[in-house]
Amino acid sequence: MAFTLPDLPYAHDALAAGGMSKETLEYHHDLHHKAYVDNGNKLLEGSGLEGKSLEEIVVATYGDDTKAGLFNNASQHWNHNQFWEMMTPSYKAMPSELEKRVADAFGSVDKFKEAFVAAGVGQFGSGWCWLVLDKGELKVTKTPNGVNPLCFGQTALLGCDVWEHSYYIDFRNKRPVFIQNFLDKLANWENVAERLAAAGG
Ligand code: MN3
Repeated sequence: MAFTLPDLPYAHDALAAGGMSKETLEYHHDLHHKAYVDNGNKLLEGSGLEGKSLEEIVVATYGDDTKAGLFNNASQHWNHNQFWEMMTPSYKAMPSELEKRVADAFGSVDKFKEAFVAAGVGQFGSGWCWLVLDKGELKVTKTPNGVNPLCFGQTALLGCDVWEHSYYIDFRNKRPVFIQNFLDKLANWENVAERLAAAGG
């Protein structure tokens, strides 16, 4: 099954009030994400994995040096599919049940946010920082390049793209400010709660 670029779940200018500009989404979705889809499709051809789901392809190619290009593009396609859904133009505070769960796991919501920002800032070069469910436990993690929680059997609850293309137009070199803003103004906490519930967490 070929990869296809999904439409954004909101207009390109819908996140501008939350700090992510129309220009960023035009570059990030229409060009960067599209390139992962197009390159992934070229590499999928003849790989023997054509009939597999995107998730199966990511897991099957992780750590396989002979399929590194397919892994990079397929995993980045999956990551961006999640990332668009993990943001919302109508930001709301965490649902109370999720808030309690996060506070139980990290000490407080602020401590969780500190750990999430630190993970993203501590990812040297390109990559992602995540809130994951790992064997029933909430954890903050970071991954390089296109690597994602699927590779470790974890459920991605929230992920922030810390590649420079994700923030340079709006925040220039200020990655910590971008990630804090993502948590405070863009994160779709209802989506996080849905993911947690769907994972039985
Ligand atoms: Mn990106």
